[in-house]
Amino acid sequence: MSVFRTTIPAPPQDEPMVQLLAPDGTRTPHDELDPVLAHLTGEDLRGFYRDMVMIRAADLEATALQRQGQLGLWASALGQEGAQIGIGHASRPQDYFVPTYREHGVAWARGIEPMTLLEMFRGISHCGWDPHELRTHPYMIVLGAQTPHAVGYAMGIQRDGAVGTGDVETDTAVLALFGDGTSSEGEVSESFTFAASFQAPVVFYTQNNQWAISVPTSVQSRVPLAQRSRGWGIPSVRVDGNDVLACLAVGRIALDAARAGEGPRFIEALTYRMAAHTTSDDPTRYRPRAEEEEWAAKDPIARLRLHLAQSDEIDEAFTTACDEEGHELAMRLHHHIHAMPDPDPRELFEHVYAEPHPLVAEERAAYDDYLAQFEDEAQDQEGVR
Ligand SMILES: Cc1ncc(C[n+]2csc(CCOP(=O)(O)OP(=O)(O)O)c2C)c(N)n1
Ligand SMILES: [Mg+2]
Repeated sequence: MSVFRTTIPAPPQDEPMVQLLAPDGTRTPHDELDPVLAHLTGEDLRGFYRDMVMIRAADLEATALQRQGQLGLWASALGQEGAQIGIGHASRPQDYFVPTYREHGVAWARGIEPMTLLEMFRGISHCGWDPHELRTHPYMIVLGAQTPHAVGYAMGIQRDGAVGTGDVETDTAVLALFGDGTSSEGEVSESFTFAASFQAPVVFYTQNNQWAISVPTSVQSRVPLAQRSRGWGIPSVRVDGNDVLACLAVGRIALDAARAGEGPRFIEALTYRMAAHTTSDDPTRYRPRAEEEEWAAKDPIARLRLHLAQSDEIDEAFTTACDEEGHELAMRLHHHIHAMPDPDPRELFEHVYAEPHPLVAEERAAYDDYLAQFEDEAQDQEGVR
């Protein structure tokens, strides 16, 4: 045997996955997780189902609106509803969430209106909600930039004494969200270091949706992502990200531990990005159709529907009512966005810095000249007529 060792004796990809709901809706009992979910009522479960249906309806409508030229871009969360609604409901109101750009289900669970997200992707707002009030940071597109923010915030909470006091109203945890590809960013490793060294009250939550645009997760890591943080001494788990109940349960355990002052946790939620990376992407160029079909059979919404139907918690009238409500939401989004004026492209230069900046002023002037060309062209065309 070589003197060289890894901390992981098991071969790569050999990491157990916590699952409570099988794709056919069967519920597996679990000694540690069942007590965490024992208080859930049928109404709670129906609420999770409705949440997922609503957010999928909004997501599909947003993609259509982008195709109609109404949004600049849309990053679909199709297929990730279970991972997002599960972790969203695992939190307490005072917890602080630090998202990426694909957290529409998380946003929904935190009380952010889908309309607000669409307005942001239309380019008329930078955020649109009050991060302090809704305890949810603005979306972040710069990969990994949000994880040091989350850890810094968690260390601040620690210094404010809002950790480990036993007060359920004030003890607070931070949730740092990032994707599988983002796990390769240096900021994530640095965040693990600080979180572990200071035992910060932060939970790292990766939705491993298998792809970072066209790069598969297997290229990002030689070991299952869940094993990554263990080298830092951060306890971690791989959970079925298409199982809303398992995500909720492990999320609760992790956030409770962080709030109690037991330090950071890391959750890898194994899921699948069912749509393109964004509306600018064409996944048929790089991923096999068979893989998409395999994951369609593990759909988080269908899974919960099957489970609730098996336990007589829902009937067709309920699922139809949810579908209709989703359709009404989509129509509201459609009409609202279509009725909006176009954003002024010059606003791009607002809010870059709090105070005037010579480089921004120079770039704004150059852009003004660029836009002026089109005004001249429009006048020329007027003249020809
Ligand atoms: C620092 C940085 N590098 C590159 C990009 C371009 N980019 C945007 S999304 C993306 C892939 C991210 O994949 P992952 O972390 O798995 O998240 P997912 O999009 O799958 O949710 C890349 C490379 C960026 N936004 N920021
Ligand atoms: Mg990804």
